[in-house]
Amino acid sequence: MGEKLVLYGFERSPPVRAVLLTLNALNLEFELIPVDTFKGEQNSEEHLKKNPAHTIPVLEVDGKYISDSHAIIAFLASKYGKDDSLYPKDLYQRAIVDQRLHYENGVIFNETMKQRLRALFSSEQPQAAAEEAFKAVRDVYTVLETYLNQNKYMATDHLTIADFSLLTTVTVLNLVVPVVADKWPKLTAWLENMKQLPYYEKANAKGLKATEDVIKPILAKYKA
Ligand SMILES: N[C@@H](CCC(=O)N[C@@H](CS)C(=O)NCC(=O)O)C(=O)O
Repeated sequence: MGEKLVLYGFERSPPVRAVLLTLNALNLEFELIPVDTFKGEQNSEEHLKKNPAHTIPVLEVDGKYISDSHAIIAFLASKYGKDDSLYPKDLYQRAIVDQRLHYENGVIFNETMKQRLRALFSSEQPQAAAEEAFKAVRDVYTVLETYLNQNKYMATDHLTIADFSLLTTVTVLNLVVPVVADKWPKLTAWLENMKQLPYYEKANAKGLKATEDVIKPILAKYKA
């Protein structure tokens, strides 16, 4: 491989976990340098030089920096994949993978998690706000169920980086509104399938557990 890969971030961040899943899938060696957003470390002068948008993850490749998990995982799969299965070269298939990544970024991470769910966790909100947020989560599940009616995986009939990106945030949503087989059978099966990945525990479950410990007591204040 040659290049030295350094990942800045921490495992509680879903976008960081999307990069961890991709690095593991590609069997790449890397160094993880902790940047803890709960301590505000993303705003340090040092981190802002790497990413002025003050977010994690950031990937360093031989002294050059890439930010945004979607850009990072597309780069990793394109550069280090033994074939193009994780990020297809076929332009139609690639467009579908890209669309799923944009959906994860725009609708799931920014709208559903950051705007709706985070409000519930930062201060106690009226039950109506919680219900709106839970409805938004169910809407996401319905969209994903439809994708999975078309293909076994999120973008195509095999694993791609779209599955990694979606897995990290859907497993957080699953803590809030459990994915149940009678309503979303394909999504339930996909989650089970993803949990069988040999690197699932270290690349997703570990960081997810820390989130679960924090949000479960808060969620108990709202009626599901
Ligand atoms: N679209 C970005 C989102 C990254 C992001 O917002 N990460 C959060 C942690 S989960 C963060 O760094 N927040 C700190 C901040 O915005 O100042 C990606 O996929 O990398």
